Amino acid sequence: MTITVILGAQWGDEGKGKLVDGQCQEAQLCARAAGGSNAGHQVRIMIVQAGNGEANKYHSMNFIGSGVVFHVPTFFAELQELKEKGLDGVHDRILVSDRVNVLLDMHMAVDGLEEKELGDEAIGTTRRGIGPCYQSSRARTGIKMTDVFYPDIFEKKVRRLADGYQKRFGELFEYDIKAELARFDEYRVTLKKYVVDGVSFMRSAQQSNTKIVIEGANALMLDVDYGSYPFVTSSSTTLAGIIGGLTLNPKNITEVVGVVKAYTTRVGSGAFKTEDTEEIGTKLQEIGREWGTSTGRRRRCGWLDLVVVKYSDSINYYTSLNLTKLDILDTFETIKIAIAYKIDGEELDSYPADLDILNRAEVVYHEMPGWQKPTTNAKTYYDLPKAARDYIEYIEKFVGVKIKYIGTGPDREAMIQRA
Ligand code: 2SA
Ligand code: GDP
Ligand code: MG
Repeated sequence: MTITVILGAQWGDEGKGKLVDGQCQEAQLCARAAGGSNAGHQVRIMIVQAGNGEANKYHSMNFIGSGVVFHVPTFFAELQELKEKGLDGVHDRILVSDRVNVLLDMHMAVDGLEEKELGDEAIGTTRRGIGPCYQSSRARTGIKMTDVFYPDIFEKKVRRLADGYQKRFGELFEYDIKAELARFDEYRVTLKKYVVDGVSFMRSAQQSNTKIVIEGANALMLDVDYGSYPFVTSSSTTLAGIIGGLTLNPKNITEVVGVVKAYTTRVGSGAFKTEDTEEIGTKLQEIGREWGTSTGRRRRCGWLDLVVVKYSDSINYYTSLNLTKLDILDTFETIKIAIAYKIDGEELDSYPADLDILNRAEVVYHEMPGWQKPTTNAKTYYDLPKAARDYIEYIEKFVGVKIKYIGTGPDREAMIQRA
């Protein structure tokens, strides 16, 4: 019995998908613990695969855990999309916990209104309603999946939420409650076969499966407690969030892989110490094709920040790292890495919670020569140019965690695995 947890170690879009894709092929169960429908999760990965005519390779069960905020129309739309792409038995291979928080269209409307309210200080959310849905959940006024199956209770809760938003936003809050309730009259029937007792399911899954793969949503620096608050998502994206969202026995976890992009990117607002808005950033963005898969937004880019990666390891305790997109650095003459933040000449211990300190801190860079050779065709570690290996070894030494997987191109095959 093994559980592999795959987590983004920076601000997301590190390329977790490819590792998840590889790992899921031998897995009996692929699961998601928290977050919403904003990211490239399991289902999305399968879409990619199905497009390559390899749809039937996947035999795993998929499970959406209790920590997730679940938008029913998106769930059905994605299943439909997968079916159209030719994936076998999609409807029989996915289950949803009865404890997920139901994300309603009104949460999406409120996401937009809250962003507007913030003006210059907007978070830059995906506007998928994730923040508002977690707010409802924590305020104890949210709707759980089990409520959906009791029409009167469901309606009462939906109305209470809508009334609250109406009071807060007045006529700005546009929401067709009748249409929503009518849609759920249908969902009440169609959802039934997918919903299981999430706790019992995970308990028996851990007794009977030999391999479980879990993909974290977002990434450590977007975690609601430890990320670059308040410019974060509203869920727990840490290892703790994975354990909580899926009720894992921590003793069953065999691998926690931190996925680290060979440089840094970020979508949305908030501090980003190594951001480069000029030549380097533009070059990384172009070569790395750094724009969002689901929202199409351009990602801010800059050099690798090891202060961030090390901080991320202090929280998630990675057993290994997957360095991705090394090939994007192939043409750079010199490569810089952030190795410390300094304030008034003094090095900070770690990534600071204090935003004033963070803003004033100066970044200390280590500079290394680029390799200026293609890395994409390297089959083994020693096929990589020496300077590229030096870059990799510098990172693993600094963070203190082995880089076990190295991504050298977008294709599935472009991944070196070290013993
Ligand atoms: P939200 O919508 O409330 O969770 O947004 C809060 C912050 O989290 C950031 N965020 C993301 N950053 C990178 N990738 C994300 N997922 C998609 C992807 C993004 C896309 O995997 O490509 O398609 O654009 C993601 N989701 C949320 C967001 O920018 C806010 O800073
Ligand atoms: P995720 O959200 O962490 O799964 O990452 P995204 O899918 O949003 O973004 C990663 C992008 O980089 C995808 O388009 C991948 O196909 C691509 N990618 C992943 N690994 C590599 C790599 O090693 N090299 C290159 N060039 N592209 C990669
Ligand atoms: Mg992504």
